[in-house]
Amino acid sequence: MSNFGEDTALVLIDIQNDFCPGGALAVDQGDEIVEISNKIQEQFKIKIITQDWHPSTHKSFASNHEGKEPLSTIEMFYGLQVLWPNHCIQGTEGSKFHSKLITDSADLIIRKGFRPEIDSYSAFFENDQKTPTGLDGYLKSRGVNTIYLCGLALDFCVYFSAIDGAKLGYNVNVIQDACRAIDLDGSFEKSLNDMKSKGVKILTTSDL
Ligand code: VGL
Ligand code: ZN
Repeated sequence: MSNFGEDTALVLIDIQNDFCPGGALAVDQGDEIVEISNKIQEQFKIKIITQDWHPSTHKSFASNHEGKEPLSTIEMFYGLQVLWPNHCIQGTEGSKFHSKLITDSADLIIRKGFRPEIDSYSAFFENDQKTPTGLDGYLKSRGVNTIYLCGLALDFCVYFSAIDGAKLGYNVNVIQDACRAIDLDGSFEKSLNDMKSKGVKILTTSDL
């Protein structure tokens, strides 16, 4: 039974093996959102899934910078970038969606982070904040004005997608109990506060 119509999309962010326990950039309890994400999908007509999708040469990987450790930072041409362990390398097991995630009913799978020089947290723009992923065009051409976000990680890809979505004029809702955070230097609390201050609604599944 879908409560939501053609003007609303559910966007499931990066529910991939590498962000789940045992993965290369595991988010604590990341796998716990899979079941709930499947359940939420039943309420939406339009479902979109994002997939972090990096070449092995990706500049967001610490391994591609001599002497740099994962979780340190570096100045890129677009600003400060966290350096990550190698993750979601195109075609690897880690880049695949969690095996229990329902993906068959999605209208669109959008891949991001495939340009070696630019990282891409947001589902809308890469980290230079201007290279589009194409999602905005897709949503606008389908007449979508409201989005609900869930997935991994709350304080990175979900957060940046929410902020960009709000900036682009969408009504943005984050379903918090269907997200988990990395929480790097307080990023969990900071991202929640920033989303709220920019008009993003933070909900739980019981509000749907
Ligand atoms: C993500 C760090 C690097 C995410 C992706 O999906 O939140 N975080 N790449
Ligand atoms: Zn990534």
